Amino acid sequence: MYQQIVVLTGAGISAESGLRTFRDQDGLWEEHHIEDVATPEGYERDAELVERFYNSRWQQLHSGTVEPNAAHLALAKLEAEFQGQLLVVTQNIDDLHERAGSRRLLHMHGELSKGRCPRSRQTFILREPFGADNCCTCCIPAQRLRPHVVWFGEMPLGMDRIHDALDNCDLFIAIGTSGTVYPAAGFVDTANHHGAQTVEVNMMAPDRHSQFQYHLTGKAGELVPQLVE
Ligand code: BJW
Repeated sequence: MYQQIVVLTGAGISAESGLRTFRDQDGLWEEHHIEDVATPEGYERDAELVERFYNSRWQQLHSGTVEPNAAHLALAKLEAEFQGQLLVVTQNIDDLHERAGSRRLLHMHGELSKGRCPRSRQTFILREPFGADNCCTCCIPAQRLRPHVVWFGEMPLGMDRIHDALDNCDLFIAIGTSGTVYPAAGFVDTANHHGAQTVEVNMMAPDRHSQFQYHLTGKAGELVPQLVE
């Protein structure tokens, strides 16, 4: 019955895989100042501090202890079996959707496993954590790679493709995101505006300002497999 589905995921979908969210209790922002580690100005002030922040997350993701959970796997299965078009737009920089098997996937806030040349914007897969040794091969002199992530004040990636998909979707599902960061927080309005059904899956019950038509309150790893069945 649905032809086009857009799924927006946030840190909450990876929480059951052992990755910390940002704004929950014990979230990353309890230990780190946003302006120090998630802004271009913070990176300019102290690149090593920002690299340490991303390196500790890189190490965890590559430690062999982090796996996609039932929610990631259910979305990949849905993509494989769904007759229409499904696009997963993730705000997460981990690669758990890819590991689960999702293929039509867009990382709007970048990817932890990549570094980017600040001059040419070309990206490179990082086989080791960040440091002075990670330089580009596209420029002379070679440039030190910066994390391929989108910080506050920077333009998220793939916005044309995302808006195209939102304008044409008949179902929009947001999973494990607090809806505090724009432009992702505004996607539900766009989907509603175009007549899509809108569903939220979150551990927390919605507040009274929620723009979603339907809410499923509980863990993504339990609810998403049920939802896609
Ligand atoms: C579970 C669960 C379980 C837990 N199961 N659920 C004033 C007004 C409006 C906007 C602005 C403003 N001033 C500035 C802005 C713009 C700014 C912004 O939005 N600021 C707000 C804070 C106000 N945005 C930007 O600057 C963005 N760029 C931009 O807007 O460019 C201009 C533009 C405009 C229009 C079109 C196009 C462009 C860039 C934002 C960059 C965000 N970067 C970060 C860090 C980098 C990546 C990284 O280090 O990983 O991205 S911040 C951080 O927040 C990260 C995340 O992707 C992002 C969203 O967080 P998320 O995923 O929602 O996580 P949490 O922790 O907030 O929530 C987790 C949720 O899961 C909770 O709800 C839990 O309940 C739930 N949960 N366990 C189900 N098991």
